[in-house]
Amino acid sequence: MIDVTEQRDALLAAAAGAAAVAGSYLATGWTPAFVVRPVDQTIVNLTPGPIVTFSIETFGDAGHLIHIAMAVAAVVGLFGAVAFAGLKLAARTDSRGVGAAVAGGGSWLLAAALTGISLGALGAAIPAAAVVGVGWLPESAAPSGGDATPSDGDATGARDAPAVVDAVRRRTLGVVTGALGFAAASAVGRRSLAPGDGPLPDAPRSEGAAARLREVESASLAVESDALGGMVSRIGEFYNVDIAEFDPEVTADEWSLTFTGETGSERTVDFDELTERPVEHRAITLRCVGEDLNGRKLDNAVWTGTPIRPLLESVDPQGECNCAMLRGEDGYYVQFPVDVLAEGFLAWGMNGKELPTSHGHPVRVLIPGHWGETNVKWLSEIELLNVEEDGYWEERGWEGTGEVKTVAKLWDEGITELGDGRIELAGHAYAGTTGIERVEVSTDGGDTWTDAELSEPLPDADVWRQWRHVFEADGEHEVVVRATDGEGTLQTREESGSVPSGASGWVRRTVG
Ligand SMILES: Nc1nc2c(c(=O)[nH]1)N[C@H]1C(S)=C(S)[C@@H](COP(=O)(O)O)O[C@H]1N2
Ligand SMILES: [Mo]
Repeated sequence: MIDVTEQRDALLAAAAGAAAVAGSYLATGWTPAFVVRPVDQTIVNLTPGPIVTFSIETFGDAGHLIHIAMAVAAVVGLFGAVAFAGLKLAARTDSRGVGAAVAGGGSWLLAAALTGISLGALGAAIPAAAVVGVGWLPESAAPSGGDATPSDGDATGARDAPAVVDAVRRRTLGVVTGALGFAAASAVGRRSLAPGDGPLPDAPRSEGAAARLREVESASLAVESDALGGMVSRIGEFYNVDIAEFDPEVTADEWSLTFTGETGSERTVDFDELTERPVEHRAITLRCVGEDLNGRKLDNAVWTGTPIRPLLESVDPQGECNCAMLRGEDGYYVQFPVDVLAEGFLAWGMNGKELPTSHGHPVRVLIPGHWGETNVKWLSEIELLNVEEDGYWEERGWEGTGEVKTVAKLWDEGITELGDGRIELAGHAYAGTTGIERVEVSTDGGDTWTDAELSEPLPDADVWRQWRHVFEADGEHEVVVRATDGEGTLQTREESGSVPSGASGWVRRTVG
């Protein structure tokens, strides 16, 4: 019977470990009080910079999943070991209560050791105690015992071995299924509790944002493919780049922004104070320095917020480098010049809605014309520095705080056969604050060029434009696209990869 009991205990312990981790997540969300966070952080910190860069280039967003999976597995193992000890002690003392107490108390201690003593630690302790308490069965319940019953309250009397084995198996399966169901429900349920996605704070603002959204959307070019998207990227389709695999959950009530460091006077601004400031609705395009030349990390939205300059001036920045470090609640940080920051925008709305969790709820920075990494989400601190320091990505070999490079994209969805021998080519072009003046298309590998049709220009300072070109296709064509920015500078032809300061060259594809 021993090996059967061992297997049963191992299974129950693993289920208790999973339930403890899920319970912790349910209680805390992806906050520093979640038991996986410190372990995940350790894994991230122990990973050498070149490997981080390599994994981002190779696996993209999947790289995150690899270390989070490692961290979750390790922590499930730790709580599982505690539950296993609980099951063993229950057997030794023949007491369900002792087992549950050891599993619960031990899990609480483990959670407190990982994340500090808090109520959240109970989130791990209670499910662990429950799984051990309900799942454990006395030795006498084993078939060899014969005279005992597999669960309390069952009818007494001798039962034949197969029936008992069956009952034990059912009980175990029930507990394990219950624990895993709890784990899955916690993960899904907690996500849907995350802040964000609500309406903007007050009605006139929502109307202003909605009007602006319509204006920007109506500048879109009519193109054949619905999948390509127009001037405004939909919230669920707007790209995401995050250093952490789960978004910090910060409510508007909890949020504040503090100006620290080399200031004439430190200042903390809360959400109400921020949103009472003058409101603007700006179309701003974001592009990640890490994307490929024809990559998909380029999107545009209409953001609701307020300019940073007056706030910045009110704290009287004094540092010698004239530079600032911005920090987010997820531990992200990026440094760039104060003059660049002064042009920035603090946004709490996106496409007429509250800023979603994944884009920095409740407040993010938007820096016109600079790479995506300067646009700090879940912003909590602006520190004025005396000496320049590297930001998160700069420490990892990137140079992505500067101005964006000009690019014209040609994605798969932008290539449409019109059915009459013609092919429509369409895409987006972006050049930061100078804007896009011209997009040219070649269908003969770059020998001859034709001007593409462009979307209506917008007054916004940092927004992409759409382009469209239809041609008679006879066989295969080598299509090349290139943009010219608002100062008349042609997109550079020189090819480079994204590391360290953004991909360059002209997008070139075989069509037809
Ligand atoms: N706090 C925080 N801000 C952040 C990041 C992050 O990981 N954490 N990623 C940066 C990067 S590299 C980019 S490209 C943009 C992406 O913004 P999005 O996810 O809203 O598209 O956010 C930037 N701001
Ligand atoms: Mo980025």
